[in-house]
Amino acid sequence: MTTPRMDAFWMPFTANRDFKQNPRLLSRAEGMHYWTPEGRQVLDGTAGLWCVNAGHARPRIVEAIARQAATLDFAPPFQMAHPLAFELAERLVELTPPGLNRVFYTNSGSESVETALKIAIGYHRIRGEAQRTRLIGRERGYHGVNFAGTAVGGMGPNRKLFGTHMAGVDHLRHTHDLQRNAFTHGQPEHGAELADDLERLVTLHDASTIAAVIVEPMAGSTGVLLPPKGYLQRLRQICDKHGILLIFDEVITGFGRLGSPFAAQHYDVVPDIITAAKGVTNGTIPMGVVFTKQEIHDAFMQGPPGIELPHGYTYSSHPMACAAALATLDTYAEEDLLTRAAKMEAKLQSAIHTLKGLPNLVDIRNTGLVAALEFAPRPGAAPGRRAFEVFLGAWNKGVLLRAAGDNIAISPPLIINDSQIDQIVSTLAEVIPTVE
Ligand code: PXG
Repeated sequence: MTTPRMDAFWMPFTANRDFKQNPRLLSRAEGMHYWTPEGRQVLDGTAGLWCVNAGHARPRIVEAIARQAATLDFAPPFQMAHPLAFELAERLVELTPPGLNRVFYTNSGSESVETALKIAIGYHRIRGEAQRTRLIGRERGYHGVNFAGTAVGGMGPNRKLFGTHMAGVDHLRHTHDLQRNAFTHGQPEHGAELADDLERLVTLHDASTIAAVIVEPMAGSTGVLLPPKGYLQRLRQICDKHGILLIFDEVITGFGRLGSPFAAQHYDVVPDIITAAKGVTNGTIPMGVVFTKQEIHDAFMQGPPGIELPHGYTYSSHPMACAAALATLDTYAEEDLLTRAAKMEAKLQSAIHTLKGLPNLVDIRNTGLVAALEFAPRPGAAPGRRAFEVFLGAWNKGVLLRAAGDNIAISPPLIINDSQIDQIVSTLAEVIPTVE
């Protein structure tokens, strides 16, 4: 296969000039593996991009998509519908915590976030609290790339080009604390009190101006930051005290990553709204989902008949995405994949923590089927160089990982076995000492 011309495609979240000098292409995938156009096999240590939870090219899902494309390729979602959209919603709410039983469809995590934030603001307005428009995110949070998601997001480099549209938001402090929590196995002990930062923001802005708090229960893109024990419970209590909606952004944690269908169940904290995407279709067809408590939905279903929520996308509940999602849920159920990460956690934990002591490694974190290694930044170099070089080294040795700032994130498909975990860890053990 010849390398394609690469000028026209402006690549997302990519060092374009660097990539086009040294492209890394994938042309086929099956199960736990990718293959490059040259035929090199690569172990998928990232479930694509945190989305291919059941592994690649699962026959049930492939067939469902093909069948749906030939049967009903598209149906308008406004004032019209198709049966699979209803069937899927009923199936999805069997997986969510009790009460979160209403489903709004989008096409991505970013759109789920925008939708959730609009629903939160609209909900307060409908109930006569129109002044509750402020949105609270968290430092180091990632909520996609649309305007509101960028605003509540807490990763500086993602925000700095777009500053003037960031009004009306504020941020909790992040919970990452290497001094107290480095090399913890599982959930860190220290930092529940950081949830009290919400009280500080309530004092500053007044609760009557705050619509919602949005956090990732476990922050993924920023380098796998687990919530300290008790933190999410405390955040829930403070939100309740002040009438603030709590949104869990579960785009990464949803669909089994931590060992429960959602992190809400894993941490036993029920938010008012959950945003999801990625794993809902096993990454095959773009789809996002917003789950709301029934009372939030019902608040909109009042007043004179008419369109209750002026919001939605041409491709909300796309038939191919619904078909892919139904087949994905079947696959997850048949193989108990949404709880498999809980069973595999001990193996990943014991394997990954053997890397402690390798050069420049300042932390190892893990939960369910996700782990991260954090490297000290190389003095005088741009942030993230060491992690990026570890990513490149692993890629050259046939393992796909993800570099996120100074971190390497590992989030394999939930079908991974023990020897594949060993392959990831032994590859890292070889590569890390070669990176200065
Ligand atoms: N919220 C969260 C918590 C996410 O992780 C989004 C929203 C946005 O989803 P879409 O589908 O619009 O991309 C995400 C996406 C990484 C990485 O390197 C993570 C994401 C996307 C790209 C890279 O960890 N998560």
